[in-house]
Amino acid sequence: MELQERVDVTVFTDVDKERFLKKIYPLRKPAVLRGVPLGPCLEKWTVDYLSERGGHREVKIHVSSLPQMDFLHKNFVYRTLPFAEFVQRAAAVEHPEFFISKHESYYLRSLGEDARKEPANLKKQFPDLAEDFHIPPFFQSDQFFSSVFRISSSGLQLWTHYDVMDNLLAQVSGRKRVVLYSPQDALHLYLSGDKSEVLDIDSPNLERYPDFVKACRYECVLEPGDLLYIPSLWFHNTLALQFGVGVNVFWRHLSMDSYDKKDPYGNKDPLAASRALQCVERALAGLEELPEDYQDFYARRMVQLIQSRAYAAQPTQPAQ
Ligand SMILES: O=C(O)CCC(=O)C(=O)O
Repeated sequence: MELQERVDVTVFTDVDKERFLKKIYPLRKPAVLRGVPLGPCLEKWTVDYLSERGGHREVKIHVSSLPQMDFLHKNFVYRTLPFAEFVQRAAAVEHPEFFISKHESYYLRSLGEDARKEPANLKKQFPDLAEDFHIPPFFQSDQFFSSVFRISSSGLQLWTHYDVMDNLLAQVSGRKRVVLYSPQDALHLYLSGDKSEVLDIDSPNLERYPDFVKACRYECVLEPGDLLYIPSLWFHNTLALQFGVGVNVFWRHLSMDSYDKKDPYGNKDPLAASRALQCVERALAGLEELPEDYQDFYARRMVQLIQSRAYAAQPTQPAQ
């Protein structure tokens, strides 16, 4: 059986703004940045401190019966808890009070004030905690899009997906495994919108997803204090090896007007891309008036046109 190619994500130490911008950012490949100052959160953010300082504001959380969250069969529900209670529950293994079962798993992806309109911003939603977390000054302030709390029960696994913003994922406490796939492996990931249908990336169903082995697996384990640079469009799948607290910062790589203004999550395709996808949908609907063999033939011509006009010349080589 064909084996999936595996690459360790490169770890960089002594990274400052200049080194990041000159040597790491332009490669557009994931990179672990170790030892970048993140502020007092590294010492301070214990469960008790977070509960005390984060307060009782209500947070919307994912609650899942199994730690592997499954968006295809929707084995999770959205519930609301006061932040302090959520943190206590997420850090525990067994729950005297629960929504689904006493071993349920929890995950917070914090939201903006009006979740449908506004991106998350730690400074606005958690001002007392935000002062402990120093956003690495690697990009211009007008490129800033959002800062998002990512708090997970031990074992929680988030499905493989991509975002359209550049991302620095800071691991503040707990260890987290992250597996990434290049945007150039999109055809091997069996996409449903921005997510991969291959949920079990460690023992995939190859009868159903035979091309998954062709995707190169980039992997790293984040330790507390590590930052992971995830360039936009890179697919990522996270597995909390312990209860963990993280913050991710999204910022714009393209000009402001390239993005959908109604996108509080940072995962709506750039405007030009979503227009192009709509055109393809319309083109395919147009082909439907022809017999099947003609549809097949003209679909193949479209593929050839797309490949010759829009594919990058060289596939991405693993980061070194
Ligand atoms: O580790 C997590 O909680 C997921 C992080 C993530 O998906 C992101 O930073 O975009």
